[in-house]
Amino acid sequence: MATQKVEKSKLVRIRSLAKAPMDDYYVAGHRTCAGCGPAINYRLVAKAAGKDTIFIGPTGCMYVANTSYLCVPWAVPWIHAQITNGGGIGSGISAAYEARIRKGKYKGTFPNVIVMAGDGGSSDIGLQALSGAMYRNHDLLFIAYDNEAYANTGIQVSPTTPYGARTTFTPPGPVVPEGKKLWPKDLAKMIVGGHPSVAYVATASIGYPIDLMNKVRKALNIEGAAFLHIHAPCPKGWGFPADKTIEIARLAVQTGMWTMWEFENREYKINIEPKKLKPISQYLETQDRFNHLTAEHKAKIQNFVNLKLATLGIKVPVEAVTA
Ligand SMILES: Cc1ncc(C[n+]2csc(CCOP(=O)(O)OP(=O)(O)O)c2C)c(N)n1
Ligand code: SF4
Ligand SMILES: [Mg+2]
Repeated sequence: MATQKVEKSKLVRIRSLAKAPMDDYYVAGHRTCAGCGPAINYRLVAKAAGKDTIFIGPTGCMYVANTSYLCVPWAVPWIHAQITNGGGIGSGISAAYEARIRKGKYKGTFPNVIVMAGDGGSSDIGLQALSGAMYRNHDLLFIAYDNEAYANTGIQVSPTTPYGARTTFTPPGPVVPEGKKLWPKDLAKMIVGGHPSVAYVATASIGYPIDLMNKVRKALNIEGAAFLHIHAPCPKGWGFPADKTIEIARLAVQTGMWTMWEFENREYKINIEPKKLKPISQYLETQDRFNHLTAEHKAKIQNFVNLKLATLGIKVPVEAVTA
């Protein structure tokens, strides 16, 4: 645990990046769908973290579609965790390095310990282990890559699936015309609100790769637990063409459907404040999962986004409110 201070030299001792490093530690050899947002996320995170990294992969697309017999895309150590316990395995690996260094049994550098969990493996079925790791303040980075569904088992609804999205468990029909009826959990805010030891929490998007990589580096430089919530569109689950992933990721930020902030020194900092927010309907129209929504449903979503932005101090332009 981070409270048991030991001498350790962390690798990254972070410098911020102006462009992506050339070296890759998440390479070819996986079988994710073309245009997979979570795979793009993995590549960016691995670039930013570098070679002295251990990834923990709870079950999900980023485990199952990445691994086949004798073939994996990681050029660094990687270990599978049960979908429920990414935080537990990460805690154990971090604590083991702490103990071995303290006892003089390990002379190397303290590695970057990164849990790469899906939204299911973090906001829902893996929440307890995530919360435990944050509460005990283990020296690790927990990343929730958010494709807004339990994608690997067939695009089932998760707590971060947006209101109104069609999933295989929320099919729109005469009784429930909007599809998903519940509003999404805000996982990053839950980590901030309930885990006072955690020094760094941020949201990021694969649509803004340099911002994402710098947040990874900042988080790895923290002594203790850090958390990143990364938006990662899923072409298969959301119903859009494979070459539109980055465009859709940016549109999420430009419409306020995804917000970008850091929580550091117990204060929020908004990183990307869209100069002129676009109406959320522009984002919804790009994806089949929303193509059943009525104007009334869209107005409800716009109102939800406006309120969410207002709590971050972002003023929503009149054109977006009335669209
Ligand atoms: C205890 C348990 N319940 C259910 C499953 C089945 N399962 C495997 S992957 C998966 C989806 C994971 O969703 P998420 O964490 O969001 O990752 P994604 O597949 O979207 O990348 C589920 C439900 C399991 N492996 N273990
Ligand atoms: S279903 Fe989505 S998250 Fe899974 S491999 Fe395909 S694009 Fe990636
Ligand atoms: Mg998911």
